Amino acid sequence: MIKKFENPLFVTQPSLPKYELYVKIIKRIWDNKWISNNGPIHTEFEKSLKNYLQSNNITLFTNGHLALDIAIRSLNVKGEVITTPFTFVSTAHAISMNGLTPVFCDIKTIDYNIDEDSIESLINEKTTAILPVHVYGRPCNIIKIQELADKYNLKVIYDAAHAFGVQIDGTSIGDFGDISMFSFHATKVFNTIEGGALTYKDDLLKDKFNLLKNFGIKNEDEVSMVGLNAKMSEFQACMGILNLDNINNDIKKLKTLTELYFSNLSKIPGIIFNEIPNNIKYNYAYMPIIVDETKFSITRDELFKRFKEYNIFTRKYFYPLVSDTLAYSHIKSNTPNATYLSNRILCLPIFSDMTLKQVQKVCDIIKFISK
Ligand code: T4K
Repeated sequence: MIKKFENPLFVTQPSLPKYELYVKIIKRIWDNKWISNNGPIHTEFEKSLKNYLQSNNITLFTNGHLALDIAIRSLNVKGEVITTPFTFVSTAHAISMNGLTPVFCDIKTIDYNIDEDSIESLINEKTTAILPVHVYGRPCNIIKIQELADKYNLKVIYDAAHAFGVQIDGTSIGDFGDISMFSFHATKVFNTIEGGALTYKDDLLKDKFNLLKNFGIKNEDEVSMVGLNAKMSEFQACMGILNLDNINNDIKKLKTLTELYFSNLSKIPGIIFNEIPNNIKYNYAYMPIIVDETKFSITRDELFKRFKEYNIFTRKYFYPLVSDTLAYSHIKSNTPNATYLSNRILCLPIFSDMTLKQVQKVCDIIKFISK
């Protein structure tokens, strides 16, 4: 019998800088008497982040969701947008809140991303954009998706909420498509408390984003468009500056934890996980497994419950499928792979302060349950 964890072990835990460092940096806010609306720390953080992500252009936002909403708004997307149902509801909500219809495309079992070969049959005269998600930070087939976009003259907006710091063959993941959105929520590999950013190719979008995130206000006399309030505060930027100093170290720790998970789980029949392709510089932000109940002793839902007895709080990211929620019950879709995965996926705890001992114990518990 294995003892339960003394304290709850959650699927994730935010990375926090040293308390003293945060107290020290926010002193600047008191000195400046400037707490929001494009302050000096915001400007400094935006520059550092642009450098880290090696992006041509970057704009900060108060959270990832509003960043995505504004990305869609900025490109004048109309009609239908092809996306995945295997995502956080934010993706489809950002489409719907812009008066557009999400069209749900099936995904691939190999990487849980939109199936590029299933997109074309969903394109019609109403389609104006594709909004794929790099699920768990694993890159979509960016080449095929761009080929389709070019063929049908569609915009491509990537939901890269999970993909901070990821590179494909040395190129930043934010360099693909027209715009990419990153989330800096507390539960993400890199956090600014709440926060988000857009990276994009077209330099002209910078002014538009700055207007859209600040009520469309151009100057004291002019409001040039309808906008939102989606500005990042100085407190968020302070957290960003400090967490950026730690990010490489955090990702290194997450990689070591992932490797320990992989080496243990590969020996358990019915527990499936996907290795990271060699050309991908990954961020190791999530530890998803598929529980194949035909080979494992119990189902995903039973394992999820058993974990709780051990004080382990895993998450079923992403169950239910967005297309199965009441909010989207009016949209018909046929996504068998997404349904299969959504019923079997389980994200195990992983965060930079997690110890190897904790990972080993989670694995030992799975092994124990599997007998
Ligand atoms: N697109 C995609 C694909 C996304 O995944 C998301 C967000 C977005 C867009 C939108 O980006 P943001 O607007 O959020 O920047 C969480 C997050 O709230 C959400 O940001 C995230 N995706 C989603 C995948 O996960 P929940 O409902 O699972 O969060 P919650 O509060 O249950 O947190 C999960 C666990 O994390 C808790 O059990 C404990 C731990 N936790 C959480 C927080 C907030 C902590 O230890 N400390 C904390 O401060 O949605």
